[in-house]
Amino acid sequence: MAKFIHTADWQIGRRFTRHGEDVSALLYDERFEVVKRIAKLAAESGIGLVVVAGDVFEHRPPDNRDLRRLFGILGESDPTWLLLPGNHDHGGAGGPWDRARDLELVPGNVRLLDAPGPVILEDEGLAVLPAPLRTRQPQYDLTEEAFNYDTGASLIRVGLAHGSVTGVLPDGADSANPIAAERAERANLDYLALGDWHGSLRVNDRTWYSGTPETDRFRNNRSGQVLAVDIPEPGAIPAVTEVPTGRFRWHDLDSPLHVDSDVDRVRQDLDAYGFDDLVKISFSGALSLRAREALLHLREEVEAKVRYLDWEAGRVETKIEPDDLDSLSLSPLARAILEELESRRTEVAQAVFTEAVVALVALDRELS
Ligand SMILES: [Mn+2]
Repeated sequence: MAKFIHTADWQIGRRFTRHGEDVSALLYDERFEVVKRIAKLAAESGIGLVVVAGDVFEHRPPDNRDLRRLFGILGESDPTWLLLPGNHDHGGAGGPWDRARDLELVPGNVRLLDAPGPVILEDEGLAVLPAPLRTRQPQYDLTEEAFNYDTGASLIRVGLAHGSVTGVLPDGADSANPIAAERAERANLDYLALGDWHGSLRVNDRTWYSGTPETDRFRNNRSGQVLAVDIPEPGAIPAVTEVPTGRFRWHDLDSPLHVDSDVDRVRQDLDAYGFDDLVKISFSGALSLRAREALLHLREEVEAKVRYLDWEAGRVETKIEPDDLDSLSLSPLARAILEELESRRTEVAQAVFTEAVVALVALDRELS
Protein backbone atom coordinates (compact mmCIF):
# COMPACT_ATOMS: atom_id res chain seq x y z
CA MET A 1 0.00 0.00 0.00
CA ALA A 2 1.36 3.41 -0.93
CA LYS A 3 0.17 6.75 0.35
CA PHE A 4 1.72 10.02 -0.68
CA ILE A 5 1.02 13.66 -1.36
CA HIS A 6 1.33 14.88 -4.94
CA THR A 7 2.12 18.56 -5.42
CA ALA A 8 3.93 20.72 -8.02
CA ASP A 9 4.63 24.23 -9.26
CA TRP A 10 5.68 25.80 -5.99
CA GLN A 11 7.49 28.54 -7.95
CA ILE A 12 9.56 29.45 -4.90
CA GLY A 13 11.11 32.89 -5.39
CA ARG A 14 8.30 34.24 -7.57
CA ARG A 15 7.73 37.98 -7.23
CA PHE A 16 4.44 39.68 -7.99
CA THR A 17 5.64 43.21 -8.63
CA ARG A 18 2.74 44.20 -10.86
CA HIS A 19 0.47 43.72 -7.85
CA GLY A 20 2.46 46.27 -5.84
CA GLU A 21 5.39 45.84 -3.48
CA ASP A 22 3.41 45.00 -0.34
CA VAL A 23 1.31 42.37 -2.02
CA SER A 24 4.32 40.98 -3.83
CA ALA A 25 6.21 40.47 -0.56
CA LEU A 26 3.24 38.72 1.02
CA LEU A 27 2.68 36.38 -1.89
CA TYR A 28 6.39 35.63 -2.09
CA ASP A 29 6.43 34.66 1.59
CA GLU A 30 3.28 32.61 1.30
CA ARG A 31 4.94 30.23 -1.14
CA PHE A 32 7.24 29.19 1.70
CA GLU A 33 4.36 29.08 4.17
CA VAL A 34 2.39 26.69 2.01
CA VAL A 35 5.30 24.24 2.05
CA LYS A 36 5.06 24.26 5.84
CA ARG A 37 1.33 23.61 5.57
CA ILE A 38 1.96 20.65 3.26
CA ALA A 39 4.48 19.25 5.77
CA LYS A 40 1.91 19.67 8.54
CA LEU A 41 -0.80 18.03 6.47
CA ALA A 42 1.49 15.06 5.80
CA ALA A 43 2.37 14.71 9.48
CA GLU A 44 -1.27 14.94 10.58
CA SER A 45 -2.43 12.42 7.97
CA GLY A 46 0.35 9.95 8.70
CA ILE A 47 1.74 10.33 5.17
CA GLY A 48 5.50 9.89 4.92
CA LEU A 49 6.13 10.88 1.32
CA VAL A 50 5.62 14.01 -0.78
CA VAL A 51 6.37 14.09 -4.50
CA VAL A 52 6.85 17.47 -6.19
CA ALA A 53 6.35 17.33 -9.96
CA GLY A 54 8.57 20.18 -11.11
CA ASP A 55 8.92 23.97 -10.91
CA VAL A 56 9.99 23.90 -7.29
CA PHE A 57 11.81 27.17 -8.05
CA GLU A 58 10.62 30.05 -10.19
CA HIS A 59 14.03 31.26 -11.35
CA ARG A 60 17.03 29.44 -12.64
CA PRO A 61 19.22 29.55 -10.74
CA PRO A 62 17.28 30.77 -7.71
CA ASP A 63 18.68 33.14 -5.10
CA ASN A 64 20.85 31.32 -2.61
CA ARG A 65 18.61 32.80 0.05
CA ASP A 66 15.57 31.09 -1.47
CA LEU A 67 17.49 27.82 -1.79
CA ARG A 68 18.56 27.97 1.85
CA ARG A 69 15.10 28.91 3.09
CA LEU A 70 13.35 26.13 1.25
CA PHE A 71 15.79 23.37 2.14
CA GLY A 72 15.75 24.65 5.73
CA ILE A 73 11.96 24.24 5.87
CA LEU A 74 12.10 20.80 4.27
CA GLY A 75 14.90 19.66 6.59
CA GLU A 76 12.87 20.53 9.67
CA SER A 77 9.87 18.52 8.47
CA ASP A 78 9.00 14.83 8.85
CA PRO A 79 8.19 13.46 5.38
CA THR A 80 10.52 12.37 2.63
CA TRP A 81 10.42 14.86 -0.26
CA LEU A 82 11.14 13.90 -3.86
CA LEU A 83 11.86 17.00 -5.94
CA LEU A 84 11.67 16.91 -9.74
CA PRO A 85 13.04 19.71 -11.93
CA GLY A 86 10.52 21.44 -14.23
CA ASN A 87 10.91 23.92 -17.05
CA HIS A 88 11.58 26.85 -14.70
CA ASP A 89 14.23 24.96 -12.74
CA HIS A 90 15.43 22.34 -15.22
CA GLY A 91 18.30 20.03 -14.39
CA GLY A 92 20.90 21.22 -16.91
CA ALA A 93 24.26 22.62 -15.81
CA GLY A 94 24.17 25.70 -13.59
CA GLY A 95 20.75 25.04 -12.11
CA PRO A 96 19.46 24.90 -8.54
CA TRP A 97 20.10 21.20 -8.03
CA ASP A 98 23.87 21.22 -8.55
CA ARG A 99 24.12 24.39 -6.51
CA ALA A 100 22.12 22.93 -3.62
CA ARG A 101 24.50 19.97 -3.58
CA ASP A 102 27.58 22.21 -3.83
CA LEU A 103 26.37 24.28 -0.91
CA GLU A 104 25.52 21.09 1.00
CA LEU A 105 21.98 22.29 1.59
CA VAL A 106 20.12 19.06 0.82
CA PRO A 107 18.81 17.50 4.03
CA GLY A 108 18.63 13.74 4.53
CA ASN A 109 14.87 13.57 3.93
CA VAL A 110 15.07 15.24 0.49
CA ARG A 111 15.99 13.56 -2.78
CA LEU A 112 16.71 15.52 -5.93
CA LEU A 113 15.41 13.63 -8.95
CA ASP A 114 17.42 15.47 -11.59
CA ALA A 115 18.52 12.28 -13.34
CA PRO A 116 16.30 9.52 -14.73
CA GLY A 117 16.28 6.03 -13.21
CA PRO A 118 13.96 4.38 -10.70
CA VAL A 119 13.99 5.42 -7.07
CA ILE A 120 13.00 2.44 -4.94
CA LEU A 121 11.27 3.12 -1.63
CA GLU A 122 11.11 -0.31 -0.02
CA ASP A 123 9.08 0.76 3.01
CA GLU A 124 6.31 2.13 0.81
CA GLY A 125 6.54 -0.71 -1.71
CA LEU A 126 7.03 1.97 -4.31
CA ALA A 127 9.15 2.55 -7.40
CA VAL A 128 9.23 6.22 -8.48
CA LEU A 129 10.24 6.94 -12.07
CA PRO A 130 11.26 10.57 -12.65
CA ALA A 131 11.31 12.27 -16.06
CA PRO A 132 13.45 15.32 -15.23
CA LEU A 133 13.78 18.13 -17.75
CA ARG A 134 17.41 18.85 -18.55
CA THR A 135 16.58 21.81 -20.79
CA ARG A 136 13.72 24.28 -20.67
CA GLN A 137 11.92 22.86 -23.68
CA PRO A 138 13.13 19.55 -25.08
CA GLN A 139 10.24 19.54 -27.64
CA TYR A 140 9.77 15.79 -27.41
CA ASP A 141 8.06 13.50 -24.96
CA LEU A 142 10.86 12.38 -22.69
CA THR A 143 8.51 10.32 -20.52
CA GLU A 144 8.69 7.54 -23.09
CA GLU A 145 12.32 6.78 -22.28
CA ALA A 146 12.29 7.86 -18.64
CA PHE A 147 9.58 5.38 -17.67
CA ASN A 148 11.05 2.50 -19.65
CA TYR A 149 12.41 0.58 -16.66
CA ASP A 150 11.26 -2.75 -15.33
CA THR A 151 10.69 -2.46 -11.59
CA GLY A 152 9.29 -5.94 -10.91
CA ALA A 153 5.71 -7.01 -10.23
CA SER A 154 5.60 -6.37 -6.50
CA LEU A 155 6.22 -2.62 -6.49
CA ILE A 156 3.68 0.12 -7.16
CA ARG A 157 4.94 2.24 -10.08
CA VAL A 158 4.62 6.01 -9.92
CA GLY A 159 5.84 8.31 -12.70
CA LEU A 160 6.80 11.92 -12.10
CA ALA A 161 6.85 14.42 -14.99
CA HIS A 162 6.45 18.09 -15.89
CA GLY A 163 4.82 19.21 -19.13
CA SER A 164 1.56 19.48 -21.02
CA VAL A 165 -0.55 16.46 -21.79
CA THR A 166 -1.28 16.54 -25.48
CA GLY A 167 -4.83 17.59 -26.35
CA VAL A 168 -6.09 17.87 -22.77
CA LEU A 169 -5.10 21.24 -21.34
CA PRO A 170 -6.92 24.47 -22.04
CA ASP A 171 -4.81 27.20 -23.67
CA GLY A 172 -2.05 28.66 -21.60
CA ALA A 173 -0.02 25.74 -20.28
CA ASP A 174 3.32 27.11 -19.16
CA SER A 175 5.62 24.83 -21.12
CA ALA A 176 5.25 23.15 -24.46
CA ASN A 177 6.88 19.93 -23.29
CA PRO A 178 4.49 17.28 -24.58
CA ILE A 179 3.39 14.22 -22.62
CA ALA A 180 1.24 11.51 -24.25
CA ALA A 181 -2.20 11.25 -22.63
CA GLU A 182 -1.93 7.44 -22.58
CA ARG A 183 1.53 7.46 -21.01
CA ALA A 184 0.46 5.95 -17.67
CA GLU A 185 -1.16 3.00 -19.42
CA ARG A 186 1.65 2.49 -21.93
CA ALA A 187 4.37 2.65 -19.27
CA ASN A 188 2.41 0.41 -16.92
CA LEU A 189 2.28 3.09 -14.24
CA ASP A 190 -0.12 2.89 -11.33
CA TYR A 191 -0.07 6.67 -11.14
CA LEU A 192 1.47 9.52 -13.10
CA ALA A 193 2.04 12.69 -11.02
CA LEU A 194 2.19 15.74 -13.25
CA GLY A 195 3.21 19.35 -12.89
CA ASP A 196 3.08 22.41 -15.19
CA TRP A 197 -0.65 23.14 -15.35
CA HIS A 198 -1.28 25.19 -12.20
CA GLY A 199 -4.79 23.88 -11.56
CA SER A 200 -5.82 20.54 -10.16
CA LEU A 201 -6.89 18.37 -13.09
CA ARG A 202 -7.74 14.71 -13.59
CA VAL A 203 -6.50 13.55 -16.99
CA ASN A 204 -7.63 9.96 -16.43
CA ASP A 205 -7.88 7.44 -13.55
CA ARG A 206 -4.11 7.23 -13.23
CA THR A 207 -2.93 10.64 -14.43
CA TRP A 208 -3.40 13.89 -12.51
CA TYR A 209 -2.11 17.43 -12.31
CA SER A 210 -2.01 18.54 -8.69
CA GLY A 211 -1.88 22.27 -9.52
CA THR A 212 0.06 24.77 -7.47
CA PRO A 213 -0.65 24.61 -3.72
CA GLU A 214 -0.77 28.42 -3.44
CA THR A 215 -2.56 30.19 -6.28
CA ASP A 216 -0.37 32.53 -8.30
CA ARG A 217 -2.58 34.05 -10.99
CA PHE A 218 -6.09 35.07 -11.99
CA ARG A 219 -7.28 31.90 -13.63
CA ASN A 220 -10.24 30.04 -12.22
CA ASN A 221 -8.57 26.65 -12.50
CA ARG A 222 -8.93 24.90 -9.15
CA SER A 223 -5.49 25.76 -7.81
CA GLY A 224 -4.52 26.09 -4.16
CA GLN A 225 -4.59 22.42 -3.25
CA VAL A 226 -2.56 19.23 -3.18
CA LEU A 227 -3.60 15.65 -3.95
CA ALA A 228 -3.55 12.89 -1.35
CA VAL A 229 -2.98 9.67 -3.32
CA ASP A 230 -3.69 6.20 -1.95
CA ILE A 231 -2.81 3.09 -3.97
CA PRO A 232 -3.71 -0.16 -2.15
CA GLU A 233 -1.67 -2.49 -4.39
CA PRO A 234 -0.02 -2.67 -7.82
CA GLY A 235 -2.68 -2.39 -10.53
CA ALA A 236 -5.36 -0.87 -8.28
CA ILE A 237 -7.00 2.38 -9.33
CA PRO A 238 -5.57 5.15 -7.11
CA ALA A 239 -7.91 6.94 -4.71
CA VAL A 240 -7.15 10.65 -5.19
CA THR A 241 -8.40 13.35 -2.83
CA GLU A 242 -8.00 17.09 -3.31
CA VAL A 243 -6.90 18.80 -0.10
CA PRO A 244 -7.03 22.63 0.10
CA THR A 245 -3.71 24.23 1.08
CA GLY A 246 -3.86 27.78 -0.32
CA ARG A 247 -4.27 30.92 1.69
CA PHE A 248 -4.91 33.58 -0.91
CA ARG A 249 -7.93 33.26 -3.19
CA TRP A 250 -7.72 34.86 -6.62
CA HIS A 251 -11.05 35.77 -8.24
CA ASP A 252 -11.35 36.55 -11.93
CA LEU A 253 -14.84 38.02 -12.38
CA ASP A 254 -16.92 39.38 -15.24
CA SER A 255 -19.85 41.53 -14.30
CA PRO A 256 -22.39 42.81 -16.82
CA LEU A 257 -24.28 45.91 -15.68
CA HIS A 258 -27.70 46.51 -17.20
CA VAL A 259 -29.80 48.27 -14.58
CA ASP A 260 -28.73 50.54 -11.75
CA SER A 261 -29.56 47.95 -9.10
CA ASP A 262 -26.80 45.78 -10.59
CA VAL A 263 -24.34 47.90 -8.59
CA ASP A 264 -25.96 46.59 -5.41
CA ARG A 265 -25.72 43.08 -6.76
CA VAL A 266 -21.97 43.59 -7.28
CA ARG A 267 -21.71 44.87 -3.71
CA GLN A 268 -23.40 41.71 -2.45
CA ASP A 269 -21.25 39.47 -4.65
CA LEU A 270 -18.07 40.99 -3.22
CA ASP A 271 -19.38 41.26 0.33
CA ALA A 272 -17.73 38.11 1.65
CA TYR A 273 -14.26 38.99 0.39
CA GLY A 274 -11.55 40.11 2.74
CA PHE A 275 -7.81 40.41 3.22
CA ASP A 276 -7.04 36.98 1.79
CA ASP A 277 -8.81 37.75 -1.48
CA LEU A 278 -7.34 39.15 -4.67
CA VAL A 279 -9.99 40.36 -7.07
CA LYS A 280 -9.91 41.14 -10.76
CA ILE A 281 -13.28 42.34 -11.99
CA SER A 282 -14.25 43.54 -15.45
CA PHE A 283 -17.50 45.38 -16.01
CA SER A 284 -19.52 45.77 -19.21
CA GLY A 285 -22.91 47.19 -20.08
CA ALA A 286 -24.36 50.62 -19.35
CA LEU A 287 -25.41 52.59 -16.27
CA SER A 288 -26.96 55.94 -15.48
CA LEU A 289 -24.64 58.72 -14.32
CA ARG A 290 -25.89 58.25 -10.79
CA ALA A 291 -25.17 54.52 -10.79
CA ARG A 292 -21.74 55.13 -12.24
CA GLU A 293 -21.03 57.31 -9.25
CA ALA A 294 -22.27 54.55 -6.96
CA LEU A 295 -19.91 52.18 -8.76
CA LEU A 296 -17.02 54.55 -8.08
CA HIS A 297 -17.86 54.57 -4.39
CA LEU A 298 -18.14 50.81 -4.39
CA ARG A 299 -14.68 50.58 -5.85
CA GLU A 300 -13.28 52.45 -2.86
CA GLU A 301 -15.16 50.20 -0.45
CA VAL A 302 -13.91 47.03 -2.11
CA GLU A 303 -10.35 48.32 -2.44
CA ALA A 304 -10.27 48.83 1.32
CA LYS A 305 -11.52 45.32 2.04
CA VAL A 306 -9.51 43.07 -0.24
CA ARG A 307 -5.79 42.46 -0.55
CA TYR A 308 -5.57 43.48 -4.19
CA LEU A 309 -8.06 44.92 -6.64
CA ASP A 310 -7.93 45.15 -10.41
CA TRP A 311 -11.11 47.05 -11.34
CA GLU A 312 -11.86 47.44 -15.06
CA ALA A 313 -14.88 49.71 -15.55
CA GLY A 314 -13.67 51.50 -18.67
CA ARG A 315 -16.05 49.63 -20.97
CA VAL A 316 -19.19 50.61 -19.08
CA GLU A 317 -21.26 53.05 -21.10
CA THR A 318 -23.24 55.89 -19.62
CA LYS A 319 -26.92 56.49 -20.18
CA ILE A 320 -27.94 60.09 -19.55
CA GLU A 321 -31.59 60.84 -18.80
CA PRO A 322 -32.70 64.49 -18.60
CA ASP A 323 -33.55 64.10 -14.88
CA ASP A 324 -30.03 62.87 -14.13
CA LEU A 325 -28.47 66.19 -15.00
CA ASP A 326 -30.77 68.20 -12.76
CA SER A 327 -30.21 65.98 -9.76
CA LEU A 328 -26.41 65.91 -9.95
CA SER A 329 -24.67 67.72 -7.16
CA LEU A 330 -22.00 69.86 -8.79
CA SER A 331 -19.88 72.88 -7.99
CA PRO A 332 -21.28 76.19 -9.35
CA LEU A 333 -18.60 76.29 -12.03
CA ALA A 334 -19.30 72.74 -13.22
CA ARG A 335 -23.05 73.46 -13.12
CA ALA A 336 -22.54 76.49 -15.38
CA ILE A 337 -20.46 74.46 -17.83
CA LEU A 338 -23.07 71.70 -17.81
CA GLU A 339 -25.82 74.17 -18.64
CA GLU A 340 -23.76 75.52 -21.52
CA LEU A 341 -23.21 71.95 -22.78
CA GLU A 342 -26.91 71.20 -22.51
CA SER A 343 -27.89 74.26 -24.45
CA ARG A 344 -25.75 73.04 -27.35
CA ARG A 345 -26.70 69.39 -26.99
CA THR A 346 -28.26 69.12 -30.42
CA GLU A 347 -25.11 70.36 -32.12
CA VAL A 348 -23.05 67.29 -31.27
CA ALA A 349 -23.45 63.53 -31.47
CA GLN A 350 -25.08 61.90 -28.44
CA ALA A 351 -21.91 59.92 -27.62
CA VAL A 352 -19.78 63.07 -27.62
CA PHE A 353 -22.23 64.86 -25.33
CA THR A 354 -22.27 61.90 -22.94
CA GLU A 355 -18.50 61.69 -22.88
CA ALA A 356 -18.23 65.41 -22.14
CA VAL A 357 -20.69 65.19 -19.23
CA VAL A 358 -18.97 62.14 -17.76
CA ALA A 359 -15.58 63.88 -17.99
CA LEU A 360 -16.99 67.06 -16.44
CA VAL A 361 -18.53 65.19 -13.52
CA ALA A 362 -15.32 63.21 -12.94
CA LEU A 363 -13.19 66.37 -13.03
CA ASP A 364 -15.53 68.16 -10.65
CA ARG A 365 -15.39 65.22 -8.21
CA GLU A 366 -11.63 65.21 -8.38
CA LEU A 367 -11.30 68.94 -7.74
CA SER A 368 -13.88 69.16 -4.98
MN1 LIG B 1 4.91 26.01 -13.31
